[in-house]
Amino acid sequence: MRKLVLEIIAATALTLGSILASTPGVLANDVMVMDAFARASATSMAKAGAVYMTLTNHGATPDRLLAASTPAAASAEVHESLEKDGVATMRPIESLEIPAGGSVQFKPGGYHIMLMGLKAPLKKGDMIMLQLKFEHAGLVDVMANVGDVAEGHSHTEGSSGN
Ligand SMILES: [Cu+2]
Repeated sequence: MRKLVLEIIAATALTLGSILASTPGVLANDVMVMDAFARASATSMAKAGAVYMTLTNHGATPDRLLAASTPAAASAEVHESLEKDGVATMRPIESLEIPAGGSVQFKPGGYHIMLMGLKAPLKKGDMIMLQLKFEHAGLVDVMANVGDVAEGHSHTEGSSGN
């Protein structure tokens, strides 16, 4: 028994060793994603949704969020919500800088990951998988909890079917 345990430990150490050895100079996990959540769809006809989170860059160089994708929707884009003359609008963002040592918060009325062509309405309590692509950190997998339905006007533009 004891020998088996030792063998397992040795095998684990070997695996960890090879993972560490293959890590390039810049750690891929410089960018941390926290508190990812989505709004539940208001109706069963909803085709759009939004994911919010906080991105923190622990690295010494700025990074950029370039793209997002999810199996839950046909496409996902980085969007910014703006209020212009009292009207809520939003626009896609080519790339979003996460400053070195800084963080960017995605929240209702601000940055969000826009999900378009939802394969199924988002239900409270569900988890959706999201993959973010960063210039330096590469691909980062995110799990977002689906929370309550959005209230009021926070995210209605471009999804009048909601
Ligand atoms: Cu949007």
